[in-house]
Amino acid sequence: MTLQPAVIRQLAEHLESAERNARAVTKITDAHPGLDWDDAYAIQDMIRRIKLERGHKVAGYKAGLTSRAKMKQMGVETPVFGLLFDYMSVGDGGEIKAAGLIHPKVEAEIAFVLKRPLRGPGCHVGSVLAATDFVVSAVEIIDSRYENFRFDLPSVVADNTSASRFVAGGVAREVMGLDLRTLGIVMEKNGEIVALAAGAAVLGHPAAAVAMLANALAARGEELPAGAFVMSGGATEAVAVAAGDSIHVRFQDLGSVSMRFV
Ligand code: OOG
Ligand code: MG
Repeated sequence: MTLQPAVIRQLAEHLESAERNARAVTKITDAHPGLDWDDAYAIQDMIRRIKLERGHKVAGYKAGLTSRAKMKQMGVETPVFGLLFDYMSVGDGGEIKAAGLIHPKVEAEIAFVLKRPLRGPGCHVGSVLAATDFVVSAVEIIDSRYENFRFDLPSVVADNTSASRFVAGGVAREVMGLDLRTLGIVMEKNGEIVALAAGAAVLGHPAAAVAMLANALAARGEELPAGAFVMSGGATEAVAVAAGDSIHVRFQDLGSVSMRFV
């Protein structure tokens, strides 16, 4: 930790208000070059506190930068973790107002819903599969609060890993009997294929991202509770969207997810 509590609070308010006003800001490491990993998660925790004070609820957890495609696109090498809040949830087939966002991008993700809590350290693919109630297809809409969608790891962690909206698909499947590694994903924008992946693009197995998240939370004394909705991270690179765009993502065995930007 390098920052004083008052600075943590001020940076959290700064990023949270950038989100609410859909206004891009310079990345916070420009003014605070020494800002470290612990500072970044402390700012993210403070954003959670601000949202809860505002009456919002935590609706889920997310892992990000878990695929090669995403790491390469953003120029970073380490997965990150963040929170989903109630107001971020959009129904399948729903409309998303682009004017309320800065520069949104969509990502195809496999989401897990847990039947039992997962507490690290030591969680692995096997423990995640054993604790999973079902998996669903999902799309995350990320919207970095930083200018030009450019950031370094501490900045993006502090910005709650660009979390903005998410859509979960309607077909819930038990994991037993599914091979999440070979599960194909086809993303279409306005009827054209824009990205393709298989589940293994995410750390070799999407459950590995959930294990990593549980182990990272344990380092801060937290766990993934029973019933938690957990997004495992974009399997493909993220695709920019604007008002007028329709997104439709087909997931092998898990149905499809769609949304329109208006
Ligand atoms: C950070 C969030 C990445 C994912 O699924 O990889 C993420 C970003 O790229 O803005 O959510
Ligand atoms: Mg994501």
